Amino acid sequence: MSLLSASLLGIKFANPLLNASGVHCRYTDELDALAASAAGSLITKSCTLLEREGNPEPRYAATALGSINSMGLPNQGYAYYLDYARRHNYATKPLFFSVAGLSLEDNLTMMAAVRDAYIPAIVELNLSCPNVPGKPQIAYDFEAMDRMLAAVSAEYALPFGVKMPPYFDIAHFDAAAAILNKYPLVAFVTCINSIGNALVIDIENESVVIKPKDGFGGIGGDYVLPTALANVNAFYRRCPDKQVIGCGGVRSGEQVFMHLLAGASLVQVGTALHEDSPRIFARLNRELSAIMERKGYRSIEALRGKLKTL
Ligand code: RRO
Repeated sequence: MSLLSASLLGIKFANPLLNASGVHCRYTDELDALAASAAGSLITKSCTLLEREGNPEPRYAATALGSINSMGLPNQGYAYYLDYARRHNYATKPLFFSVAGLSLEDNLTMMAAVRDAYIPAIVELNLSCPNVPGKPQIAYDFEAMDRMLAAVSAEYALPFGVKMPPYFDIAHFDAAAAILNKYPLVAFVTCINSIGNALVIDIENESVVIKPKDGFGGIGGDYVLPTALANVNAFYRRCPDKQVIGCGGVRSGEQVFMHLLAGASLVQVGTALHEDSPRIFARLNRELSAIMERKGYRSIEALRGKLKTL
């Protein structure tokens, strides 16, 4: 076993890194670049039944501390990503397939199609898109989340994962984890999506920086690292039969190491990938290896979830 090798759902990964869904993964040429990069796996853009243009531009802005976006689920429609998933070479690296239907029925249709394709793509069901006007996040409505997971578990009948929004209260960690734990097919939990409905202000222009929703959007990057780590660790502790994928605030090997200590099995990169290129994965792997070697760790397994408390 090599230093960086990782495992999820019994599948082996050369290293724990992949893109966060939404970044560098709308089109096949972007996915191909991730497939050719040093990332251990890759994930497609969250898809809907039909192609969507998304919200008006500008809809993403970088700041000194991260990013804000209100993309509005621009994607090519699930058939486009399913076609890509059929052609992907799974011998090179695993592929995740992100699903974000606009209704429960749409999610059932898309996940049934993935199941019936008999391909080893791993579904990450997005319960936390913050940016579709008029559509609240499923995972902030616990009854809707419970209904969704019951229906998807019954229809899909294979292990899958869920992309969660950040929670900010212990009672909400408890309630969300209790629902997830009712569903054994929910095999992994990805924490976190962007912190939704934030507002970045440009003081020179006395203006918002993105156009949709009067400037409100999801933030990522340095802003969200401690919230992401808390959510990774909260679900790692509460869901002992599931695995956790960390996402949020990763721009060097140090933050990858933190997510692993908090309990993540794999780690996604969003804002930092958007601001750089798929070449970032080689650097992150190098930096993570250097930290592990300095600390005497010979595998990721040896440090995962080993966060100490005082
Ligand atoms: O497309 C988006 O606006 C978007 C989605 Br679906 C999501 O899950 N998270 C996010 O920050 N943006």
